[in-house]
Amino acid sequence: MLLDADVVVVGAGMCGLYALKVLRDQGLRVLVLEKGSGVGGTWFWNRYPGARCDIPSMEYSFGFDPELEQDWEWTEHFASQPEIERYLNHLADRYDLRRDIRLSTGVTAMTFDEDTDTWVFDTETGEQFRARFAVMATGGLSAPYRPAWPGMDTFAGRIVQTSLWPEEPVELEGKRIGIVGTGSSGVQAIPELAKVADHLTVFQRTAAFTWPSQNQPLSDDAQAAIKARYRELRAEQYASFTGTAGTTGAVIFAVPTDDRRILDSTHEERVDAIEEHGFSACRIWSDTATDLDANAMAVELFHEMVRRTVKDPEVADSLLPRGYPLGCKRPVLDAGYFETFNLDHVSLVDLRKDPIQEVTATGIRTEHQFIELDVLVLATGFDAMTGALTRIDVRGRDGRLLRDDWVGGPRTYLGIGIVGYPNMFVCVGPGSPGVLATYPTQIELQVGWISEFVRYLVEHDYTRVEADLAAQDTWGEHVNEVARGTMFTAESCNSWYLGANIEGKPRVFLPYVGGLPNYMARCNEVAAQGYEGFVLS
Ligand code: N01
Repeated sequence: MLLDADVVVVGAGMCGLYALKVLRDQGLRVLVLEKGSGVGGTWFWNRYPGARCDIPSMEYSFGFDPELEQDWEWTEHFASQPEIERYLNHLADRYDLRRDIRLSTGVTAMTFDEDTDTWVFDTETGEQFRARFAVMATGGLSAPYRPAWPGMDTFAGRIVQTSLWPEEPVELEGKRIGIVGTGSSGVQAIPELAKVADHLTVFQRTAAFTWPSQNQPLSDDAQAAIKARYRELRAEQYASFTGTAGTTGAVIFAVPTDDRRILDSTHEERVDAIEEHGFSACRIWSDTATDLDANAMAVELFHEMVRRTVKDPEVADSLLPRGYPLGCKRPVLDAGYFETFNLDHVSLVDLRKDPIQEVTATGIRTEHQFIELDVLVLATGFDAMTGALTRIDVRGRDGRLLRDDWVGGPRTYLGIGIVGYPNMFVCVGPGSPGVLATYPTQIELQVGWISEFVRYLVEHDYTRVEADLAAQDTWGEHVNEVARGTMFTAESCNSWYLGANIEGKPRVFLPYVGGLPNYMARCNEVAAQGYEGFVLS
């Protein structure tokens, strides 16, 4: 039987690029199939104005090659999308990865051939590929969600989605722009769109907790100081809960170190906290992550900062995040977000009070008004962590379909293996830290683990590996157990971590919240026990 590769990696984002490098270094034949016309994954698709990472760039980068670390120059504390896309392209060139990457070759279906223990990949180009192993580097936030309001097809202007932003420039200068969505993408795009729009209308359903990023150019001295201790820094990252060592000046990363409880605080202490920490005053207390009353008090401090920043009291009131606890959703970092609402040509439509009814040829009609638009920007998020996998027809053993198997929520062993889907490894999947830990750091560890597993299988002549049902169930229970009692799973929390943004998606907490070191310790234990919980044949 002719194989096109030993391993097919689906996706050429950070995970796919690294998987290609390490698996090829092991002497395996690797083929990467990528939907986009360029490499970079998230950093290829999300090229909207203002797109920027919110992890310090010196940390949001790979540590496997000390020479690469020393050679690459970052220009800002938090790198912009173009800079990260350049970095990932540099990796593709530096390690000669492109010769094994097929661009514009999205995988539409995958079928496990039980007679030969191989996977067959169908692609949108009509080509078919066969390999022994599949590595799903499909990303955690890569399946865009697009709402469907009545009349959307009739809009005569341009509709652009932040997560599918075109490579050619979008005409925005002097336009009447509307943007729907105030998560990380919307909050980043809004101040930038305001700089060029004739008028910007922000359609907001849920107000965001967002903090000033305090981004700034990275001085040569600061960069040299970090480069001088890069090994130490990486060790700190690998040992950190979120894969982040905190090389930034942003107060948001200052985790409370003492036992400062907001429930025991005086009014004066809370006022002092606002004076000293501004928007981050709500983040310095030790009891807000576990106590809803403490959390509500902290939210008050955030509200106070919004009221102080936004001049129009009615607009400020609409911008106050309400109805869900602080820390239940992914924190957002911004650059002048709230201040943008003080500009005369920026207006806010509070969709809770004035919902969208329809899109027409010339704009958006809400219950109480009609807003004329030339451009409509959708910053409406993703079918997170599972969408990229369930949108592919993944057919495993006995003809089962992954989309059907996961109808009640995803089930994985260590986020990597799935019962019924032999020889398939998921990268940063549901049940792994995934979106909760810095990607390059986590990818090095997790893909490193997967590649060692593949080495073991090849060396021992195993042709089939599959997660065991009991092991998968036990892991699933553990993932749920550690999330229980945290703000992530509070009853009032409706986040994409829980799939709550997608109609019909079961409410299941998707990532593993036990921290990267605990996760890797368990993975390494499994490996040390001869890959306990996997059935090898
Ligand atoms: O998506 P989101 P995102 N009508 O789901 C609204 C990462 N990221 O792309 O909350 C009206 O957070 C929705 O409203 P609601 C990061 O992990 C990182 O912004 O559902 N509104 C919400 O306001 C982040 O968490 C970076 O009520 C609708 C928004 O759209 C993740 O990606 C930058 C609607 C979606 O927010 C996702 O962020 C960007 C509807 N029908 C992204 N449907 C950085 O590193 C949805 N919304 C900085």
